[in-house]
Amino acid sequence: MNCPHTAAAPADRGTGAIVIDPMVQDLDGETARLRDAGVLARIDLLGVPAWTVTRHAEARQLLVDQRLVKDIEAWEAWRVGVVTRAWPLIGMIDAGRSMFTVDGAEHRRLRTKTSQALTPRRLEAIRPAIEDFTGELLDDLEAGRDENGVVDLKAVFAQPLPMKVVGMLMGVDESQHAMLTRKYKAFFSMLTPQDERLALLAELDVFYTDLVREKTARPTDDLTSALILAEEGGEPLTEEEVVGNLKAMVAAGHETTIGLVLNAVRALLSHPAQLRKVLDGEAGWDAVIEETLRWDTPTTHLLMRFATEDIAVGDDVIRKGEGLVVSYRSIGRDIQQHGPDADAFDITRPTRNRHMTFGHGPHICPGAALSRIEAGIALPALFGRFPGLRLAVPDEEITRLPVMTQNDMAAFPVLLD
Ligand code: STR
Repeated sequence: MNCPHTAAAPADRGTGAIVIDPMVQDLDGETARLRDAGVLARIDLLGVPAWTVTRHAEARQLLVDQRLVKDIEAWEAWRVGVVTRAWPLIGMIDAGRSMFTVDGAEHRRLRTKTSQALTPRRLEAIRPAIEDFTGELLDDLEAGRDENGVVDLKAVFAQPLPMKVVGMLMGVDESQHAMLTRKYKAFFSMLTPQDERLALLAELDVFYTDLVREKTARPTDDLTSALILAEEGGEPLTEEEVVGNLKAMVAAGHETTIGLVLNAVRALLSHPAQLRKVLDGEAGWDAVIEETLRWDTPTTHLLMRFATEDIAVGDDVIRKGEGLVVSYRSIGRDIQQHGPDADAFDITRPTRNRHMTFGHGPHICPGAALSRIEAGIALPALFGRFPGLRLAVPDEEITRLPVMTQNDMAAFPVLLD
């Protein structure tokens, strides 16, 4: 298989497909190229062809289209062995049986308890704990400054907060958080050799399976235990299904919220007039959060759905057996949806709440309310404690990690005064 990790620059390899750059050297350029390529674009993911949908309206339709499924067995390239476990992105798709990989009635069975546990009302109960975590991490920021007063907002604040929250929710002990953070960082990075990625996924499976067995023996007050216990008169989830859901919750809960918090801070620091508005109470933090979700989506591309029949979209046809990616970053910049200034960050934009960053349809992000609560606590607390917060390096020097699907910064060095 052709996996050109070393390609210096993304280029059309003669297939007409837009090559998604594993090194993420020009994310804004790539986002615009995809959006401007049409409703659907052909892309190349490390040598594997797929379609992507890059427009809001059509994505909204496709996300409720039952002819598209998540089951990897519906992917022709997988069935014939063109795509194997040697492909670096396989872990984004072949992630075990869970609410992330199953559709229809079975999907509802797998998902219901999780989505019920994550309603805004139920989540109010953990707000005080999130506030406490935030306070502790703000202390860590102050204590973590080097001799020049610089501290990495990612490593010390934005990364540990969502891990603490999802860890508490799922019953994962604090002593394991650093291990999980390290493994997910390696999982998402395209610099990690594939044999290492497969090994760490296997280690994570062992870890989560052990955790589920322990919770089966001694259930506690967490969502993992709740997932194990059968509904009154209902079918319990299998161990594999509980493990799958737990994996999905920890991976999604921690990785995406890091992006939301950091991207919001970055957007505000590079748009000081808008930051002023928020600090003066002329605009709300909810506006910052929604506009950040639209403008700088934590998830760049969501892999993948497969066509069980030919599906016509505009002038193109997704053939039976082909794969479809949803390119949320381009969708957030859709001019039809958000106007000709879609590339501008503007917290007063009338359409800021009309983004689709959490998806749409049956698989819509079950953690959306949780991430909004986390960011809604973290951002005002951060700027409240450190109103003079600023970047310690020019914005152009903030580099992205080589992660193809997530919008992931390497570090975010700040000064607190
Ligand atoms: C990572 C690996 C794993 O063990 C389980 C999952 C399932 C959920 C996935 C997660 C993955 C990767 C990041 C995803 C998340 C759901 C939401 C999150 C795709 C494949 C997003 O980025 C939106």
